[in-house]
Amino acid sequence: MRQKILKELVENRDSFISGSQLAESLGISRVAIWKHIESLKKEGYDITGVSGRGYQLNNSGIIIPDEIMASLPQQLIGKQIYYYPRLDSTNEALKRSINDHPPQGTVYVAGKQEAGKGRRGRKWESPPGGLWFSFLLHPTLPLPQTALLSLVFAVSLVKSLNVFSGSSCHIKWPNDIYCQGKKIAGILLEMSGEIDNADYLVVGIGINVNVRTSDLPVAIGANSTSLLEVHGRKIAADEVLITVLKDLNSYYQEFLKSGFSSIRLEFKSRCLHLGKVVETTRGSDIIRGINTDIDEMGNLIVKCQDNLVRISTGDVKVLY
Ligand code: BT5
Repeated sequence: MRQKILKELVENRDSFISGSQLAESLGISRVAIWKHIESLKKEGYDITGVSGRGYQLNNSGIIIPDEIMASLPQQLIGKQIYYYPRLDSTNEALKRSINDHPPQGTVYVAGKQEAGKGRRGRKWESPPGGLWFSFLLHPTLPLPQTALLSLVFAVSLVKSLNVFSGSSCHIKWPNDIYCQGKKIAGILLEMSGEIDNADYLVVGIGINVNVRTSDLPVAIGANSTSLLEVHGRKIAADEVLITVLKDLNSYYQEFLKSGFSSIRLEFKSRCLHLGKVVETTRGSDIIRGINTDIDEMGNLIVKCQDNLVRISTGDVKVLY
């Protein structure tokens, strides 16, 4: 019944719909409608109730799965989409569902995350206004190829975000997206399975769409931006999601068909620090030098004096 009420609210999202109208069209009492509305609010839906006028769903940022799926016919990523107004983490929620065998390409989207995860145990701030989602894949690729997907999806994401940011986004190896010197989006890949046959791969993507960086903790907000702040106005989150899912799907298919070569060239052309002096670590060593290349295996190549150092995991700081 809650889903039916939600559907009515979505269809009437530009206006109020009265409790008696809802009661009549759904064949239940006004009190029952009120109770369902209260539990929708507890789930996290932002619903305004005004006596004499009825109920209105605050639509800012809400994702309607049927509308998104209708824009992505026959596409693997986005085949099935679920929206939750509030979750701990879309990666965690999708992983918890694995035993129910969701189809490959299933997407979980959250209005906000209460325990959003970054890489290496870091936290990802996920207030309302952002696009926080994860999708499920079952790639049958050797592990080094599966690992390259983190770079493939970074290329895809930067291309999508440039549609909305006036081409001002770049990649910071391996898969952070920066815009005008500040972080706007991040990617987290989690897999389980055997070396040559991932049981599953969950890809989590966080994009600051209509996030105000003043709503983030100060130290993070100072180094972050959002499409809202780059553009100076709100951007429709559903349009961003459709664009992003289309690109993710086509880069994934291109990678499966033709490998990393052409995507690598695009990575290099969209990379923030190629030719610049960077600092990174290998074990306990600090590596500082010019980033001369990103190789066929996705490694960051740093020239330190006369040595070329290959970095396969970690973070990179751009010095100058
Ligand atoms: C990432 O980690 O950038 C991966 C972020 C992936 C988030 C998505 S949201 C949907 C899905 N569900 C999840 O639970 N996670 C994924 P990393 O490179 O480790 O960056 C984390 C660092 O970015 C933090 O330590 C902060 O410094 C910074 N940070 C945290 N929240 C941020 C935000 N909203 N915007 C910009 N920077 C942020």
